[in-house]
Amino acid sequence: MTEVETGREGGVLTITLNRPEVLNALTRETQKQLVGALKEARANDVRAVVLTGAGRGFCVGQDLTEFREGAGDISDRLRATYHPTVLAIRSLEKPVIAAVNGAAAGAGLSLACACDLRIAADSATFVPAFINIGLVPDSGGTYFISRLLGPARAFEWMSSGRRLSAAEAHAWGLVSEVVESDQLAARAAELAETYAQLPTRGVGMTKRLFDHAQDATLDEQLELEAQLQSAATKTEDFQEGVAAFLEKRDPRFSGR
Ligand code: LHQ
Repeated sequence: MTEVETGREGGVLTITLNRPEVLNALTRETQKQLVGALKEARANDVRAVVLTGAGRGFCVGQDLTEFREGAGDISDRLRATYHPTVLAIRSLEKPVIAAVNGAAAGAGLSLACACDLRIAADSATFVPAFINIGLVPDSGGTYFISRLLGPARAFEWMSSGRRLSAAEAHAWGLVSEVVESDQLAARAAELAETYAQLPTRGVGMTKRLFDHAQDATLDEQLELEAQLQSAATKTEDFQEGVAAFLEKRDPRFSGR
């Protein structure tokens, strides 16, 4: 049994955090395995990724039992373990869907928010647990959540520690969809499969562009759009898309 399991179904890689007895709290080992799984996701024939948790939790952040004897140098720990995970998700040029099956707390919440899309089980909860133990949000929590919710709501929520239900998270736009718990895995697989049929390089470059747009000037953004559009026109999927349009048939994208 590993702490992070991966499974392939066609072009979809599902990564499952697998410490259900502690709601998939993250140890050093879990982080190491998660980074390994995200490396596996770089393979060209992986065209969409689902991140989820085993059991009744998604991920409740740092395993606090590792801090029984004190926290040590946390900044080094964050740089060595959490940052590579978040950066690996953002630099993957394919969609990463968080299928939030239960509690997403602390760095587990940040992890969900680092993904490109979030769908949730109706039983899922979103807990900015950091403040409840006197910490500040980390692992990109302030970065992603302020962008998803706007700075005012993000500060109010993250500084309150309040547990948000799936329905509230949906109303706030934090998750795009809420489904019954026993339907979540199937819905995540279906959504990922839909993405896996799209022009993957185009989707990946769209992800890069929207990330870049967060802090770019209009001039910078126009320039990157021009560069990536040039790259997009050199893909096989662009040729296929145009051919299918002209031949009045459905396209069959290869992801190349
Ligand atoms: C846990 C945990 C957990 C260990 C539940 N650890 N066992 C910080 C510092 C440094 C570097 C890196 O970054 C970070 C970032 C962080 O992530 S800080 C935030 C850490 N996370 C938390 O503080 C969350 C703590 N957990 C909770 O508040 C609750 O468990 C929530 C509200 C998430 C869920 O509540 P319940 O559904 O009532 O479940 P539970 O509390 O009964 O938990 C089930 C089990 O999981 C239980 O174990 P037990 O042996 O009693 O059955 C918990 O002790 C264990 N567990 N979170 N983070």
